Amino acid sequence: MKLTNTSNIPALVLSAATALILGACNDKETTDASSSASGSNALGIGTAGGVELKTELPKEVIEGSPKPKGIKNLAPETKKFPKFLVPEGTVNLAQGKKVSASDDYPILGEPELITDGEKETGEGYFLELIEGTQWVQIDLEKSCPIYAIVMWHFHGQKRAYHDIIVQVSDDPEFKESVTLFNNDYDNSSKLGKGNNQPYIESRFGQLVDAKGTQARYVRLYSNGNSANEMNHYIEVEVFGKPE
Ligand SMILES: [Ca+2]
Ligand SMILES: [Ca+2]
Repeated sequence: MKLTNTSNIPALVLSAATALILGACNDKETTDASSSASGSNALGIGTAGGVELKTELPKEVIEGSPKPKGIKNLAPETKKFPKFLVPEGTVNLAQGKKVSASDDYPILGEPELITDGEKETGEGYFLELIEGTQWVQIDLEKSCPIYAIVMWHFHGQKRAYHDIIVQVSDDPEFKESVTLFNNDYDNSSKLGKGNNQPYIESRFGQLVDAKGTQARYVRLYSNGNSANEMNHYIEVEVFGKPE
């Protein structure tokens, strides 16, 4: 691409071209398996002929807080845990597994809170990471087929987290990865634009279809929320078949 005589090119086109060049320089390879075509968070049935995915849900504790305002394309509120089929023998591979985070000094909590099986909200139950785009990463110890990921950020208030991106990989550095969910519609976290919808946190968590993708590591990004700039994680379950 030649960028010599640029004086007549509108600024918008130029910035798009710059973004393309920057994108090309990024050595990270990402395959997008998120439900981008539909532009929604609607789930399919999962694995045909499978069994219904079951998980324990925390109790309802939403404070009398208003719905977040001014969030474009917000998904309808979740009223129940979705019906989603997984192959028989599927278990939560994340239970008790080691967790690392982009922030070595969490403001509150320990990364291990994410895989301890506790899903209550409130002090002592969540990990809080500083503002900006942050991530947590679970090491499943073995590469296994993953069928669903269920995540709870913080369900003590009606809030929506920004730039939620869920990726899986066999590489702990995520130089190559498969993106399963991405609601960063304006690419402010610079991992690529996503077409999933922002959603309001609830005790039902958010189920992500992992489509049987084989991976050892699961990484979840976020970039603050509608109530404050911090990042929170209560629990992440990774449903797959042990190899
Ligand atoms: Ca927990
Ligand atoms: Ca964004």
